[in-house]
Amino acid sequence: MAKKALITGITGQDGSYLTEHLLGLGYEVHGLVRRVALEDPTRRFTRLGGVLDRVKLHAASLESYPSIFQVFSREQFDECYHLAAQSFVAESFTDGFSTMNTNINGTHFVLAALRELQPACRFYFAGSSEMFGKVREVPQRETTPFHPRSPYGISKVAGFDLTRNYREAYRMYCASGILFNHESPRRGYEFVTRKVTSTAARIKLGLTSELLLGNLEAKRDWGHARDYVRAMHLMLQAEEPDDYVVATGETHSVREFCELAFGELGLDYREHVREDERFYRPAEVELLVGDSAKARRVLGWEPQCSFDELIREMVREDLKAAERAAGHDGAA
Ligand code: NAP
Ligand code: F7E
Repeated sequence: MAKKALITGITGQDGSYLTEHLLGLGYEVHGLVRRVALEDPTRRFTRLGGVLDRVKLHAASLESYPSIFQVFSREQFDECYHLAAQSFVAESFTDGFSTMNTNINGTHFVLAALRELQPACRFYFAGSSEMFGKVREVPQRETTPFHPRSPYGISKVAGFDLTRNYREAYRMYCASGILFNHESPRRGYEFVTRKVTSTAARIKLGLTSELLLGNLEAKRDWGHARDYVRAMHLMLQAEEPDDYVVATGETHSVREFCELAFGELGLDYREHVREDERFYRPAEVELLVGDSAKARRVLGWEPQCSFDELIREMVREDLKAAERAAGHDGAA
């Protein structure tokens, strides 16, 4: 019989790639989505594109335990991937309260409902390299102490601790992925990679001339989301639940990302990028680079997409999108 998985955050970048991956493996995929006042499926479900008619959606709010309880009362799942979160670090400085509320209580509600109704369902928590924050060692691994630098990072440490506590206290199968930054053409436009590739494409077409960024020297370990959702699935197939770092092991600065992305379009980023202090963060995470030796050894996971390929794909897709929006025929 087909395995049944529930994905919270199914409309996001990772939720969409994970849906495609699980459907490809023969899973029956369900998604938890929040109700919005003016639903426009062509916009909100764009990332689910061609697979929307193959998933079953359940309306529930991460702010409401009863709504989550109801979903688990209606259907039994083999696996639950808890991806829904306020995931933008900068926004967490603006409104730390709602970030904490969604990310901490939302995780607690899902865990508590599972414990009550389906304790055998395997649970995945979307932990983050932001938990390492002001890093205590380089590269960061599962044993590196956490020192989060934002309300978002703090909320993910709390979610990680809750997940481990349910595993230890109630013997539930609860695993956390400590995922480093992963990107794709489906990344939200406010994250730095997509902001760079989408604006560079518009500059190429003469639709704008300038890109305002914050700290160009911050360094990140950037991989492709399609590779990272494979790791999430593998984590829930292991005999014992555990926590895993998922990363490429390479780090690059925002400046390098700009150089390559603009270069892909035959442009010099120095002529277009300007630093603007509005995009600096009150406390920055300067350097992230992960050691995913454990995931590679135990799960047999490894990334397939290189940094250069990632940038090339994002630039190519954003150029196509900008051409469509501008009504070009692709000859720019
Ligand atoms: P994303 O694109 O921002 O997607 C977030 C998802 O969460 C969306 O489906 C969104 O639904 C949903 N969501 C947000 N607030 C919600 C709420 N109050 N109630 C219900 N749903 C809510 O994030 P992502 O990049 O796919 O990341 C997935 C998860 O991995 C997140 O937990 C993120 O924090 C974590 N993570 C991401 C990275 C990364 O580099 N991408 C790295 C480490 C960890 P709507 O469509 O309704 O907004
Ligand atoms: O910033 C710098 C910024 O917003 C990356 C989330 O998926 O990954 C993501 O968090 C770096 C930071 O991602 C701009 O200061 C410079 O140093 O793309 P980002 P993030 O904060 O690393 C982690 C692993 C997650 O878990 C999160 O959910 O780029 N930066 N100038 C800028 N960043 C943005 N957004 N915009 C700028 O203009």
